Amino acid sequence: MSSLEDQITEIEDEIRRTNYNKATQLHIGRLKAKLAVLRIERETRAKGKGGGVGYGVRKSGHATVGLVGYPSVGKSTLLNRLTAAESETGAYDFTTLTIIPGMLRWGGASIQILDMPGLVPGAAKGRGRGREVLSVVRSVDLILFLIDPEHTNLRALQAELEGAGVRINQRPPRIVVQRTDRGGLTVSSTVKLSHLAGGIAAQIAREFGVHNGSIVFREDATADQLIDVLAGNRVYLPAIAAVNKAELLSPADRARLEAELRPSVPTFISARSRIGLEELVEGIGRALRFIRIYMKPPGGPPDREEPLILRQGDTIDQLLARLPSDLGRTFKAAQVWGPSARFPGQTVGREHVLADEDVVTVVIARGASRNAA
Ligand SMILES: Nc1nc2c(ncn2[C@@H]2O[C@H](COP(=O)(O)OP(=O)(O)O)[C@@H](O)[C@H]2O)c(=O)[nH]1
Ligand SMILES: [Mg+2]
Repeated sequence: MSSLEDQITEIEDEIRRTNYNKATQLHIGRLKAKLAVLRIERETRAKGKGGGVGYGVRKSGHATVGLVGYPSVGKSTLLNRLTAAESETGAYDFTTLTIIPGMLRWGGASIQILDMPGLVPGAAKGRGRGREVLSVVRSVDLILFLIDPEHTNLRALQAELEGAGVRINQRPPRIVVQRTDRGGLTVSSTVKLSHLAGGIAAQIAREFGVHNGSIVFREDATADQLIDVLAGNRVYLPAIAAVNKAELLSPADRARLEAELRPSVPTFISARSRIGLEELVEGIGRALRFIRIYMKPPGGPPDREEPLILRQGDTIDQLLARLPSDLGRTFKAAQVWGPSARFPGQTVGREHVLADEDVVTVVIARGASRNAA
């Protein structure tokens, strides 16, 4: 019986060697499912051995950005430039053995930036403290890929993250899996399936021990997407990229790099020479999709000096979570002026989705002892 790691490598090799076409769809789908199950087993064993201990990072600020790149691309230098943190830098690999946090201000928001050890090929298998780094990456709100002009393999970096269950700039698949104890497995779809027709979906589900229940497809999903849903434990994160050490690049070098990194559109920066940093920070703020909410006391003017910072898609509920807790408890309704309001002063409930530059008044239940903020 070969070791778990050997089995994983064997299947990875076989997937690489096999061309994908109609005739091999089923075979590849099952291999990928087997691989995902083995990787879950590997994670479980690593956790049992206490892997990841010491890499807990306390999140603070409105959002957390993880600096991800190979060793020596300039992550620590960049953290020192963007924040008041002091991360050790050096012209050799593995200088950062711990996670160093720094705080960056953006408009009214504070953004935590994490400098972490460089990812090396094989990180998902545990090389170079890879597993610990990857577990921290899973907890961030945005990934900033930092790329060295000499080693631009963004795809290999992304593959390491993929192997650890991180999905970059993707949304969760529109597939609903329900497990039951008996009754067999039904597969249905609202669209035509081009990758998983003819029983392939059921065979993949079987690899995960799902023999009863239902799978409903609301999009023409791939085997990878179905496997993601069956495996669970995937995180879907936005990412942006920056090329560091750009002061060394000729215009021709830049053009070549831009073509190589497409479809990513990187910001060219020099951490050491402080070039392009403002543009990078703007890009980070945009990617985090912050929105500014101005609170207005009943009858008074809105406070435009200190907006509350939320993220796009956040509701009144998330706003209340930022306010003193008695406001949340005695909440009756909110009034909204601004982009998300159908008319000025619209009365809304907890589910109302806010927009950038909304003005909000919280109305509390009558008889409650506190005036609304
Ligand atoms: N030419 C150049 N070198 C840089 C730049 N930023 C960092 N470096 C150098 O690259 C080396 C590695 O930097 P470091 O921040 O320790 O990289 P890390 O391993 O990714 O944290 C150091 O010698 C830095 O001075 C830059 O913008 N241009
Ligand atoms: Mg470093």
